[in-house]
Amino acid sequence: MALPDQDTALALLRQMLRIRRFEDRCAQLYSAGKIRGFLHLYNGEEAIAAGIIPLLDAKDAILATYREHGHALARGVDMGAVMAEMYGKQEGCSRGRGGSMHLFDAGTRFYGGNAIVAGALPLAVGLALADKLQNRAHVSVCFFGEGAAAEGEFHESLNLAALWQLPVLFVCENNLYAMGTALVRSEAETDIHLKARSYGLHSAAVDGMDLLAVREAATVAIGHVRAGNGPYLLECHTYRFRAHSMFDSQLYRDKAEVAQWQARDPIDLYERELLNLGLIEAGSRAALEAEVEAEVEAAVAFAEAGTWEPVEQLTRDVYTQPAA
Ligand SMILES: Cc1ncc(C[n+]2csc(CCOP(=O)(O)OP(=O)(O)O)c2C)c(N)n1
Repeated sequence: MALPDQDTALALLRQMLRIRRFEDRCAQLYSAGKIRGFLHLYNGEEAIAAGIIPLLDAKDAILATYREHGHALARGVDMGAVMAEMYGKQEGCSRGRGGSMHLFDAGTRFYGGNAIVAGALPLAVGLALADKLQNRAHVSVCFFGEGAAAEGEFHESLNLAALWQLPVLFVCENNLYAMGTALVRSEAETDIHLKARSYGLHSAAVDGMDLLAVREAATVAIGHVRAGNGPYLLECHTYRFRAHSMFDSQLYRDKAEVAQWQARDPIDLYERELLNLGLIEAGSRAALEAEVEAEVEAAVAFAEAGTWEPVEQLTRDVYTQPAA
């Protein structure tokens, strides 16, 4: 595949840095009690959202799991609205009612944020069915962890998508652990993309730490789906550098393993690649980091200044109004 031009190359680096800094800041805010509830961070996996989402059209749909901040930001959901959602403020992209796990933005066709493991897969199939029935050449892209392969929804969704030849791209972010359960302890076939083939899907696996490799594999996958060739599953091999969520002492994996993966940090790898290609200079990353820092702090200030939902509004959107 052709390398991205210099502007695109820099934009992709910037996108990964935005996701990383935003989430590191969320971890601090969580410890300070500003963010409550659950918080699942994407550190280490940034090359997947940043590698795939910019390749999509505005009319394509995106669905993700509870580890979805990076997908929302890469899709262009406003960072202030995402941070306000973390805070539970009305200015949040889900009016503060969803929190970290339920980011939603119909304007960018970002349909969640889903707390249920594999819960987004049938939704992606439904959106794709609607597109197919209405002759729209859109693609629905669904991001999920490898833990989803243990759920019935995964198998039912892949089967129907293949049976009805629906325009869905399934992206499995295989980070090897479903909370504390290692993939090798729960699945006899650990190559998720091979499982997809048994349902009649085209599929491939890629190094999810390598942004350019992800971008190349996603270009093929999206092209396949958009051309009307049916669904596709792309498995991205990756690793989460942080714990599953903020409540996890990580007793199930040793520090040496984490360090080994951290040595292949997707941001560092990509920066090195761009330096070798002469697409950026030594100071480029630091300049981008300064811009990103300012954007994140503006998002925090926006969230801090936001409004709490008044108590009398708490059942709004939960119950319909009684008929007059
Ligand atoms: C249907 C369902 N079962 C169990 C849970 C509890 N749970 C939350 S996260 C998780 C692990 C999922 O791992 P994976 O799909 O690999 O995603 P990752 O967290 O690694 O990104 C589990 C079992 C849930 N949220 N939904």
